[in-house]
Amino acid sequence: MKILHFSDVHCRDKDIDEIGDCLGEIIQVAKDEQPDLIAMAGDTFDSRMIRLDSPSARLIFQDYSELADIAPMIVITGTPSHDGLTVQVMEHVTGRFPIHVSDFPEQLILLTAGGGFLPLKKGSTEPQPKALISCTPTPTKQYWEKYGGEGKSAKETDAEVAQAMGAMLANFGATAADLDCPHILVGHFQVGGAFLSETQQLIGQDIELSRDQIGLANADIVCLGHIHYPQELKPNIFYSGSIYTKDFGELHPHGFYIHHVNEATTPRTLISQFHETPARKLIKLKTDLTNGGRSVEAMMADGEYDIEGAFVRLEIKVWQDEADALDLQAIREALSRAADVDLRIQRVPRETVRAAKLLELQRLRDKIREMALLRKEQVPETILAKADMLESMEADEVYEAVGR
Ligand SMILES: [Mn+2]
Repeated sequence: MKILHFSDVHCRDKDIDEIGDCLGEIIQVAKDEQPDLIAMAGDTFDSRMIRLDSPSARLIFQDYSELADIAPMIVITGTPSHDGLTVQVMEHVTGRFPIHVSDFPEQLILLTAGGGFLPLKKGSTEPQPKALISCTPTPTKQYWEKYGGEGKSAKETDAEVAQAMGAMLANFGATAADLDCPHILVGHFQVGGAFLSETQQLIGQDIELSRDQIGLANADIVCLGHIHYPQELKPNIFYSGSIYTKDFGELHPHGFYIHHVNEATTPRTLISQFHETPARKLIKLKTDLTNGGRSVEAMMADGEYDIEGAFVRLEIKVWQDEADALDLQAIREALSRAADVDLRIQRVPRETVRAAKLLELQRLRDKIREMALLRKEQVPETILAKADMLESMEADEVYEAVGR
C-alpha cells in the first residue's frame, strides 16, 4: 500500500505563488505514483481568520480537489491558531474520492472498494478493509480540561494530556490488533527529541509524546505534522515538514513523503522516500557597522554562507552620516550568486545615541555640556558654574549669589 504524506502547508496569500508551485509538485508526484491514500497531517492554513473567497482558500479548494481525484484523502486539523475550524469546510470539497476532515481523535477504515472511509465499529461487517487509519489532530488542552478533570494546574494538565493521549494510542493499538490490514497513524503533535527549525516557535504547544507512547499504537507508519523540519524518527515515525520556506530560519529541505507499506512480509516493512518541493531558499544576513560588524564583502569572502540561488535579506546597520559612503555596487556584487536580494539599510543618527547617553548623566553640568555637544554649541564656563549653584545651594542662597 502506498501513502502520500504531507503537512504544514500554512497557506497564506503573501506566498501564494510559491505555495501553488509546491502543491503543484505534490499533485504531479501523486499522479505519477498513484497512492492508495493521501494523508495531510495538519496546518493547511496559516491563519484561522481565512476568508473563503481569498486566494489562499481558493488555491486549497482547487488543489485538494485535484488530489482527491487521485486518491482518498484524510485531512486532520492542526494548531488551532492556524487551522481553526476553517479546514472543516474541506469535507465538502470532493474529487473522484472523498476528503475526510478529522478534528477529533477517531479511527476510520479505508474501504477496499471505492476508496471511501467509514468510522470503525467493533465487529464491523466490512470483510477486509484496505487500511485502518487512526487520526489524532492537535490535542487541545481545552478539550482535555473539559473532559479530563477540572481544577488542575496547567503543568499537571500538560502531563495528563500526554498521558491521556498515550492511553488513547494504546486503545487504537488494541483495536488495530483485531484487523489484518496496515495501520496508519496520522497526527499533529510534538514528539520528544524531534529537531526544530531555527525559527519555529511552538506557542501554546507543550504537550509532548514519547516514542514509546506512540509505539503503543502499534502502527505500521506514523505520519505527523507540526514540526517544520522534515525528519524520520526511528523506527517508523515521520515528519514531512513544511512544504515551502515559511520563515528565514527554515534552511532545511522542504517536501513530502511517499511511504510504501509492504504487506507481503510479516511484520509489514516500510520504504519511505522524501520528495522535495520547489521551495525558495531564504537566507537572512545581518551586519552592524556601527558596532564593529564586518563588511558584506568580508562576510561573503570566507564562504561561510551558501547563497547560491537564495533569496537573501540583508540588514545593514550604519551611522546615518556614513550611509552615503556604503558601496552598494560592491555589496550587490558580493551577493551576485543570490537569486534576489532584499537590502535593508538602517541609518542610525549619532544624536540618538548621544541623547540616550544624556539620560544616563546625573549632574546638570554634564547634561548641559552633552546637550551643547549635540547641538554643536559652546557653553561658557559661567553657565556651568550656575548649574553647579542650582544643584548645590538653597534657593535663597542662589538668589543672593546671582543678585549680587
Ligand atoms: Mn505548522
